Amino acid sequence: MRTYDNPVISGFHPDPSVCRVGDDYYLVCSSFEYFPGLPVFHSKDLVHWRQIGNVLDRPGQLPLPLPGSMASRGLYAPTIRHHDGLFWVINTNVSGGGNYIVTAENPEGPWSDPVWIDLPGIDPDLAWEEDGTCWCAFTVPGIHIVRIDPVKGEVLEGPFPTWSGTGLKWPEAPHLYRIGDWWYLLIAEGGTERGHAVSVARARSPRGPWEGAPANPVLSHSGTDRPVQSTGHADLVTAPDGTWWMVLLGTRPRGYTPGFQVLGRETFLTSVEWDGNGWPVVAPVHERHPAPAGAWHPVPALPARDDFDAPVLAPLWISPYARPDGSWSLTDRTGWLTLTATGPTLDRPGHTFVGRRQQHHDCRAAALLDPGTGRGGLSVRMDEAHHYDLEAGEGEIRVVARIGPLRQTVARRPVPPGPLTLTVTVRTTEIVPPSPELAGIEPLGPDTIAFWLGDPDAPDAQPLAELEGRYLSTEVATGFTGRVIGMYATDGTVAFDWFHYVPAPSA
Ligand code: 6LW
Repeated sequence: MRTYDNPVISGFHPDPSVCRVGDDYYLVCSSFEYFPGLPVFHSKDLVHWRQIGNVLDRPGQLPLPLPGSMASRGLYAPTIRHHDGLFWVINTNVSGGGNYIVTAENPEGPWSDPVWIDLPGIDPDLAWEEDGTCWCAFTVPGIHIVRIDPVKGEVLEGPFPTWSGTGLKWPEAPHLYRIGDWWYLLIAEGGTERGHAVSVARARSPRGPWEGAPANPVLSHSGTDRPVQSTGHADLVTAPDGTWWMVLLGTRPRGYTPGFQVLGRETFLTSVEWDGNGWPVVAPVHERHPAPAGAWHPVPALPARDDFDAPVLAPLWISPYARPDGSWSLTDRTGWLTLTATGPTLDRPGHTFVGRRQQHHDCRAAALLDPGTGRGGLSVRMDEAHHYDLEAGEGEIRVVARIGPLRQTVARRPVPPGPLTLTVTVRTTEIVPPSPELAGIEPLGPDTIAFWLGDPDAPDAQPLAELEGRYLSTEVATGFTGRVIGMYATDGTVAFDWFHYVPAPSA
């Protein structure tokens, strides 16, 4: 039996929403404080996904005002749908403007400028009747539905209070589906952490009345010892063969109790059947899952190395809040990415950082940096108060740890002027159950982050420093994102010849 590996999109890619047009699937995820916003993925088999762009890749589309914006704010959960020959995305920018709609003929973009909607709450969804009537479900909290004009962004009727789950906290992430003679309302409840769940109700009309499924929640891994946790915030899609599938978020916590998620909430895929009474039966989410029938369409692996020879930055490169003109260039030094500081520290919003999501528990990131007379380096970032930096400048290399209120340079070494190879390795920690003789020093995981000058595989190579990874986890930093590993400048201009990221064989 053919199987696929979950997550189907690893690293912080939460709140997935999907639609199918013919044989093509398109999926978007939330992206919070990062620019460009709302990554768009394409697949032909629901298993192999390639990022084809970002919905909001023009500064005017994505107001994240500073001061004011902060980590894990910005863009919350989106919904993508195809209707009337157009792709529609409805979403919430909680840092500027609220709910809005953008459209595109081609999901690779360009997408339109936002049409802002006078609608409270988050997690907006779009669904149409055959006659073109458009319904928008959202959560205030408490699921509500309005009838809207999606072109003008006008609320025409409502809101109607609807069904808000089985009583678990935070009913959210509503999606409406017209299936046969019923309207189904799929929601998340229980909160996006370990209590997360998916529940469903149905009605003959979006105006209700709604009845919940007898088996609700139809999916929850809460309280189980399954490796995938926090499963919820789901969206349904049919395959061309009529089978039903669900994309959803989940986490893979590691380390000693309570377990730490460092990759954030990722995108998973599971299968859905329908019982005799017309209710969905959702399969538990496994790391290895029976695959959809039909042809497989693998996508080329992302190139491990970016030599910055292309005229534009690849869509996977993201920057906190903004990437202002003048802060980065691919032409000032041909074949190099030059970064110019827009702020003196990574500890406050408003700095120059270009990074990518960490997508593997065990991985290695390296870059060739010419600090020139500037200051910059590689950083593993959760947010402004939780990051580890391998920094070059003022004739030395140093490792700096920022954890909450604490900031410390944990290693430094003089270096000659000129380019330097910086490497960060992330290795899962073997958990040793606490024991009296090891009291206080036993590795509790989930991983160890090591910082190197040069190639770690060189004979007798020694890391400059090794730091505990759990301080760069959601459980410590809080929030909705995961680790991002990137290049930065905090003084003057520095240049990167290449950036190399590979999954490493797990310990
Ligand atoms: C998302 C909402 C949620 O919009 O968090 O916890 C928000 N649940 O559904 C960000 O992921």
